[in-house]
Amino acid sequence: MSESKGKTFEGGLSAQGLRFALVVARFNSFVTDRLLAGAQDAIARSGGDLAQVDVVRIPGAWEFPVTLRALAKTCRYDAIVCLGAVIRGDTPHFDYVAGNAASGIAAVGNETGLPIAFGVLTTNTFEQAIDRAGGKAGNKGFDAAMTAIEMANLLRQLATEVRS
Ligand code: INI
Repeated sequence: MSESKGKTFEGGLSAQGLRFALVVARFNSFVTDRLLAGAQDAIARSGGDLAQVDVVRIPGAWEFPVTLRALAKTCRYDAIVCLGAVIRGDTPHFDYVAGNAASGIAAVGNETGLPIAFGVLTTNTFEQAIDRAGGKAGNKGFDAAMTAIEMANLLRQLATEVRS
């Protein structure tokens, strides 16, 4: 049995007073529009003000990293949510697009310290993507927005409450 004498920090799930950017890829928009609706639903249900939530549309998942870097520089947002769908085709193209998106998104988050939630589907089929965009496997846009809310609250808490 371990007994901790330290504090526990955990981000809350209220979006009140938080500002978000939702970056949405137009490629596979049938899927990404549903991810966007899920993310907006999560923020609204969590007490957020959708007037404080900017939507940034980009051509495809390849464009996430450069867009995120520009948004991070504005210092306007508490967190950003990436919403995209990269679906495997017959060529290796998928690997380049999905790989650059994933590693680039992670790099911007790590470099800037801004919470960036990964709501980018990488699937073998269109059906798998639909299942995860409001179908039988839930809505990963909703889930990513909830993660963004929690992380924005956690980082605020750590910045204000942790004393050495
Ligand atoms: N972009 C996606 O978001 N999803 C995909 O499945 C996809 N495929 O398969 O090609 C895709 N390609 C476009 C890419 O993201 C760029 O927008 C394009 O290469 C221009 O830079």
